[in-house]
Amino acid sequence: NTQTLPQPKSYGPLGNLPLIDKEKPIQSFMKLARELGPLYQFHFPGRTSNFVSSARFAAEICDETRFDKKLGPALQKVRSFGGDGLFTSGTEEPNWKKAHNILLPSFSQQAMKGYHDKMVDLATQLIQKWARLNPKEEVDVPEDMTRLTLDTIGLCGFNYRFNSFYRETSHPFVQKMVRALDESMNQTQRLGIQDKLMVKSKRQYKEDIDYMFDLVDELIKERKETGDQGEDDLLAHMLKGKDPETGEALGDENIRFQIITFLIAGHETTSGLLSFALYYLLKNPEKLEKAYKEVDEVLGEETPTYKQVKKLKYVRMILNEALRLWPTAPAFSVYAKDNTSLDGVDEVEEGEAFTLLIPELHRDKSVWGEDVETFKPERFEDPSSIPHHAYKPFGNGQRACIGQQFALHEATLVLGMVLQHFELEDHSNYELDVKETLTLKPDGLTMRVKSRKNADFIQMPVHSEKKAVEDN
Ligand code: FDE
Repeated sequence: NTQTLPQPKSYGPLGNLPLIDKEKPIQSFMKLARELGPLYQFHFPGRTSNFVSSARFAAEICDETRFDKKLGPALQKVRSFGGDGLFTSGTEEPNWKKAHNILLPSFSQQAMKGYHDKMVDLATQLIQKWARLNPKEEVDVPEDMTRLTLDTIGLCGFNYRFNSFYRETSHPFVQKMVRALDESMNQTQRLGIQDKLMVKSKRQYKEDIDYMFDLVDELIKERKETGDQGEDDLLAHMLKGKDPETGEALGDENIRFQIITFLIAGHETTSGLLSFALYYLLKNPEKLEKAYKEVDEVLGEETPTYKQVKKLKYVRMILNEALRLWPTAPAFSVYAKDNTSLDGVDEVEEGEAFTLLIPELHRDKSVWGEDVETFKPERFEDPSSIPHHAYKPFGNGQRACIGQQFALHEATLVLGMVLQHFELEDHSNYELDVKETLTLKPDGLTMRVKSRKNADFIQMPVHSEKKAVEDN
């Protein structure tokens, strides 16, 4: 049974916890996987999970007939503001299926065409900001990518402009959200008595959550008051949509939770993805050259259309490869629905938990070869050559990321436009330091940019009817 699996050194009532760097838990679990193998058991104070990091075991725990998404302690905490939104609800909760059904069409390829011009609007703001920098000024990559992705989900989702590019520091919503996420993580690492003593953090936590609720409730209220103006965004879909299975619509409280969920899920992960992609391009000049070539051929000097973005195949491969090395949502957990077994493990009891360590899965040498640490977008040339359970940056099955197409369209467009306009310089000879919150980011990554061409051709987004027709 699973108790016979490899386990790290134990420290009495703390179990294996002292082995984990609180600032970098995922990287600590990755290190343990290298010592203990692709399936090992880990004891937290009061609970146990089994860590999976090979394609062979991933295939087993991704079998949805035997395993289902588990809300681990971190997601349980995030429930204080994500409620029964898609990310933080159990599959058996009625609102999960209902919202899943209502929102699927909002993330279809067809829906992406509707978001494209709004995505271009914000990508243009980023390009214009960078184009106006003085030669020696540096770009804080994760910061600007977070501005971009928050504003994009705000505009496409709720027709709300955070206007992050017009602010010196991040929008208060982001500050509060980041602090609340951080406090959620910290709470899971404190022991009961320690946690009770954190009166001040708890008060701050409540204030932060109330701020998020107020902002979002206001958005919902305003939309309801102005009535249907033909908006075609997530909020409109949530207010109007009915679940085809039950005929029911979403309640106001659930809509609030969904909005908060999309704001969180839709921007932290995508900004990390873009930041890692730029990091790898800075460090791999031949790949960067290849990307420039594609961008010049496909986009020329025009503002990208929906169709052109679809043609940026190599840019898309760069993003896939960045997500292989550093999947920005780095782990998810499942539990056994009944007693079962795994290849080589006879007894798995009902309810037992498994956590998939995605960055280690993506370094399984039996699948990816010996050069797993090498950045090689060419691995994704032929998607059918990638074994199904060896690559899970967007999770698994029915609980996989509903925003996948959205994130990839946005990231491809933005990376394409950045390459269209700028030369990139690794002026500080940056050394990778992966920061962990709920997601991963290259901490402190900065670069310098230089316009590739005459800055005059940076146009405002084109919304002409001709373009709309071309795209359909
Ligand atoms: C989801 C998700 C996932 C799964 C998790 C678990 O299982 O727990 C993952 C892995 C992910 N996701 C990832 C990602 C990455 C990126 C870049 C992203 N993602 C992005 C995005 C955007 C948006 C909007 C989103 N995203 C969203 C979302 C949601 C809502 C979810 C939940 C679903 C269900 O139903 O459950 C997710 N996402 Fe993501």
